[in-house]
Amino acid sequence: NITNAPTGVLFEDDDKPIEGLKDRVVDTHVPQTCDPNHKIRIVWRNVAIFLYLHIAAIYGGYLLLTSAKLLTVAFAIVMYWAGGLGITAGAHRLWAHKAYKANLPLRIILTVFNTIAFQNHVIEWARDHRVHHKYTETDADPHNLNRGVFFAHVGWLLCRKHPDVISKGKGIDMSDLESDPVLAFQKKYYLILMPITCFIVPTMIPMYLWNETFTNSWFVATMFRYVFTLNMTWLVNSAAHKWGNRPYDESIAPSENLGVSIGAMGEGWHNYHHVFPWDYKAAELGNYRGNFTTAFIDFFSRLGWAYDLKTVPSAMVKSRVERTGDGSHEVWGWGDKD
Ligand code: ST9
Ligand code: ZN
Ligand code: ZN
Repeated sequence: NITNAPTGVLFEDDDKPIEGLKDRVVDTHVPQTCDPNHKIRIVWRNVAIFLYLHIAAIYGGYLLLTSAKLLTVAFAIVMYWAGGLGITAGAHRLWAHKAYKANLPLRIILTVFNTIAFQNHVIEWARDHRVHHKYTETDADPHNLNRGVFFAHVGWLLCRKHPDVISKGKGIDMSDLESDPVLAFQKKYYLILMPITCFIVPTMIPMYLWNETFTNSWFVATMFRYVFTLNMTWLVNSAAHKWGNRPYDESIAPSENLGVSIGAMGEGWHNYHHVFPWDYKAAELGNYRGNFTTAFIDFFSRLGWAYDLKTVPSAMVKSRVERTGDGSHEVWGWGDKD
């Protein structure tokens, strides 16, 4: 039963029952299947690059514990926070979901942060992510969990995309992001800006500011920090689509996962997020349970740099919990306190 019908919502206006989904099989948490005849075409260049990155990151982890200066370790953590926020507060909540608005200075900061994370330029990232929400767990989902946890985690970056991703992606409106001059600039100069912000500057800072060795700079502040941030992000697609409670909709795979939330700066409350993707908190509760990103957005909202923060009325959450949740909402006390 392979269909190309949407399986998820994108924006607030889309929150209507999806036709044909009311008979979803509740037990499997996997409403759609994947095309068994699809031929995988591996991109060996990417396999080689990711293999190098991961071996280098493991060595970086060893150096982090044995020989890097404390300042270098602290710097690597700060770069993980910056790159992470460029993904969570930037590419994800601001740009892919339009969950709040940001003034020009904040959009510039988030674009710099986003480029540090090197997860493709924002317009490409957001297009893949919008297709992921609209066609979750179908062949049009770039990291379709039905193709396995490894595929959802990293495998999707190691092979050509399923044709449905590209054909369905063409139907996604990206004009809002394409008309943003900051994002257009990032896209146009990405192949110059990305190596500078993700690799060159983070390697030079420890060497020139506190005399760190090149080896420690490259493997700890750059390789380890980059690969760690990547894996924390990918866990949202793999672990948080597989393991955890489903208090808001038990018929979908995305789950509430505390461990992923901590590593991914608040992005592991993924059952809530797929049900209400326009909420700027990406979770029911505020600065609670590892949601560093929400604290960041709230801080800029107090400055007036972030505004029009969207949330979901608690009555709407409650009625959804009662209608489609798995019963864990009460057990865990979600919604009781802030
Ligand atoms: C990375 C991204 O890691 C990670 C994203 C994770 C998302 C997580 C979301 C979870 C929620 C948020 C949580 C955040 C938590 C953060 C925590 C932080 C602490 N629609 O791509 P091509 C077109 S990236 C429409 O080459 P192939 C495309 O425009 C890592 N069209 O496809 C092009 O057309 P044209 C670093 C689409 O050949 C044509 O198709 N980056 C779409 O199949 C071909 O495009 C890398 O490693 C679409 N959706 O290759 C790069 N998609 O020619 C990896 C494509 O006309 N990527 N098109 O312009 C690649 O090498 C390739 O994309 C490929 C596929 C091999 C994977
Ligand atoms: Zn998801
Ligand atoms: Zn999302």
